[in-house]
Amino acid sequence: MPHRKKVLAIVLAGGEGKRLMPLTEDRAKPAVPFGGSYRLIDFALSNIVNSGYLQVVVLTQYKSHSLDRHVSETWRLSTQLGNYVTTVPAQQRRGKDWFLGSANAIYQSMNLIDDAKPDIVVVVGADHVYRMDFSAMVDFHISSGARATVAGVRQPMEMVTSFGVIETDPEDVTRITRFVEKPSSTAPLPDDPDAFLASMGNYVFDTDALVEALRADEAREDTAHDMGGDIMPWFADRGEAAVYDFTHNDVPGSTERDRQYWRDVGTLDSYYDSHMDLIRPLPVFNLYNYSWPIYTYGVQAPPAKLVRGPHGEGGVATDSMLSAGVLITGGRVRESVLSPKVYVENDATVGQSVLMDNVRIGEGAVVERCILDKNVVVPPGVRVGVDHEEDRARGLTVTPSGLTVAPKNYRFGR
Ligand code: ADQ
Repeated sequence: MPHRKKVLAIVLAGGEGKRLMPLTEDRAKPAVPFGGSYRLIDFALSNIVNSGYLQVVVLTQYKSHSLDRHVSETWRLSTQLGNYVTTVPAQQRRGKDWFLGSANAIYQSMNLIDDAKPDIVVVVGADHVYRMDFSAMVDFHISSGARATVAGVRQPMEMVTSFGVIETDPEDVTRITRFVEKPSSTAPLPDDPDAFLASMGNYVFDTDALVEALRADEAREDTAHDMGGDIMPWFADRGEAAVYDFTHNDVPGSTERDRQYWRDVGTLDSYYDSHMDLIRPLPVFNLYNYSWPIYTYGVQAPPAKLVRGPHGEGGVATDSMLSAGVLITGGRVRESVLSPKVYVENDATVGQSVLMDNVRIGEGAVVERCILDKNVVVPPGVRVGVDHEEDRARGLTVTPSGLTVAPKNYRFGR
């Protein structure tokens, strides 16, 4: 029998996303476009709403303008029925400091918890691509008797410095004995010497427990006010924390392959790789599962159109995703993701690339393994992603795996 507790969902959406530069030059990481027509935050919000939680607070801070606009234009629930998705900027509500860490962001917004009076608070990050049923995690939390529950996912040992690490009681693997944020090493899992259990940055709390922990944290000197660094260790040390293993995750319509998909898109390379996951003929992450839809802003644009060039050639796209308003006239596109209103002109080729809104690829241009942010114009005949030295000389970013990234509005010299 599913629980009938009152749940408030809080989305932590203040991350800077430094490692995604230049895509985060003037937008917060959760507002970074993803998968043609989405923004990263759409995954967290869709998971929350599909889980049945319709009172949602989104905490923002860094360059939040486009994030605010996206959330308010897309995620309007009926306040008349008591439902809402509301963005709350950092607001110096408690003293002069802006938000310090993720825990302080929640602490500063404590009035929202007081107002909503939930039994349970679900706190999730906004930086990941995945489907997850948070109501199953809440059910688990209630039956475990823990005051705080964190979602855990297995990760390869070489990633240990990037995550919160969860150590559990061998007698009861749902009970957390130790939680360490981004340590230099940890013991491997008993059944896998190359893996550890990482925090997914998603938490469930009894409301009174969260309030108590946040107050205790504020009273301390030696704290970074961080959910992973300070709050979860506090619960773990008191023996009050449980872990919800992501292997239990199941959502309607998902396949064995994609119900375990969870991707941190924190770097340009991982951001790009998860796009390539989307366009595989048998996708590892399936956006076409309408039983657990990923919602986003509905762009007003005509359907994508592919037309042949003047000599009857081109106008093709294979293994690609094309958004509304895309126009491929005589160009060739393969293994790419095109956002709304991208144009690819005659004799141009685009391969293994991610092109955001309104990108223009001129006649005869070549674009290979690139991420081109909004409004980038590649003039006729220009080659991008072909010669990395040339790309660097243009001031473009070239990533460790050899992707070329052009920032929003970038203009090429001829
Ligand atoms: P990180 O992602 O490194 O690790 P953090 O930078 O705090 O931690 O970001 C967590 C979430 O909070 C993100 O969605 C971010 O946008 C948001 N955020 C950060 N500071 C914020 C602030 N002041 N106000 C509002 N939102 C803020 C975290 C956990 C690890 C866990 C990984 C999983 O700390 O334990 O393993 O996520 O990726």
